Amino acid sequence: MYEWMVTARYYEERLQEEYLEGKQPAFDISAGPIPGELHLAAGQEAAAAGVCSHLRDADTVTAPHRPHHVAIAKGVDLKRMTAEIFGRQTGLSKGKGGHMHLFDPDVNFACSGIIAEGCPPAVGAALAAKKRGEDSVAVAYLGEGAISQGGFLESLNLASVHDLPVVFVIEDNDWAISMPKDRVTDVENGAQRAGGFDLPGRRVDRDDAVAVYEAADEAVGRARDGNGPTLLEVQVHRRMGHFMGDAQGYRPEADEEQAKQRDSIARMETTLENAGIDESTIEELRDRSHDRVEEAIEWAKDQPEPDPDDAYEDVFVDPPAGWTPASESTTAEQTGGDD
Ligand SMILES: Cc1ncc(C[n+]2csc(CCOP(=O)(O)OP(=O)(O)O)c2C)c(N)n1
Ligand SMILES: [Mg+2]
Repeated sequence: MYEWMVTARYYEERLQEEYLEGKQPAFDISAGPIPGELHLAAGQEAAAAGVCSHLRDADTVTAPHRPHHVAIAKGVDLKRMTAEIFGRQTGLSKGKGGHMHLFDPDVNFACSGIIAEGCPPAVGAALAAKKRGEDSVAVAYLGEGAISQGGFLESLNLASVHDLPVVFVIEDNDWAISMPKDRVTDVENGAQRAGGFDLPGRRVDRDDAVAVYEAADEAVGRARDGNGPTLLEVQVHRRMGHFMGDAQGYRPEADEEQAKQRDSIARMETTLENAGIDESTIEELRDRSHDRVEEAIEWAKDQPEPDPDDAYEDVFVDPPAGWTPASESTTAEQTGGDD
């Protein structure tokens, strides 16, 4: 878990540097090697590592617009993910998706810039697993700012009524862009949403990877054993702005300072030291993570840019063999076929 967390943190520190290249002095969002928005998840690593430790490649994970820590913990190919973020041809989606639309079918990972969008597909994956008699599970990550979205609430209902193997994980970082959570909902915490749908809801109120691991052990185990869904909420901390370039004028300085002090990585290091892991082993894990990140970034920057003509490819699904547009086809009755 520590290795994933350190990889995610260092990865984002490096992306931050790469992202800023060429964007100054007036912040030009389209300039530099990483054009477009970039939402960093530094301070949220425990929520990814603690849950994804329990998952296999066959399990599905959906994440929102702040996805890197979760993608890393789910085992998404770091080189192709980085190439995607840099908009290169060999990226996971040929450079067309960017950092908010990473998709890796090898480990069943997807994310989206649309808030709570990942909940219905996770429920679909869980329904598919149940119908096929497989013991795989699905996990949908969302921010606390998404807990009133219809897609999330309808997903809770369907998951509960069909007893589906899905775990919803709310990452509560206190903010939805500039909106503090207590201005948009009256519930004390997001896990309370579970009550209205008759499924277990649990909150881990500190961003401690071990505490998350224990809560997720129960939730994922419950799903895998065919005992239905769980809603988990984890308190995390947004160490940075909502996205790169966010001046955070709305945020009290003390809040930002507190977020930096409550560092799940420092906490994990103390946990490891208390468990008798020596400093050199911790350093080794850290070095290995850094090397992996540098290698991925170097590889990605060497990859070719997509051909502009490729923009028209993969936009529509190729129709199945034998399919003809409705306007040209005769009816099923005339052909005797079943369409
Ligand atoms: C359906 C939808 N509405 C609005 C937005 C614009 N938007 C992007 S991020 C965001 C806030 C999300 O807050 P939260 O869910 O707490 O996630 P966090 O950014 O804190 O990780 C909003 C409203 C969106 N992407 N999708
Ligand atoms: Mg939030």
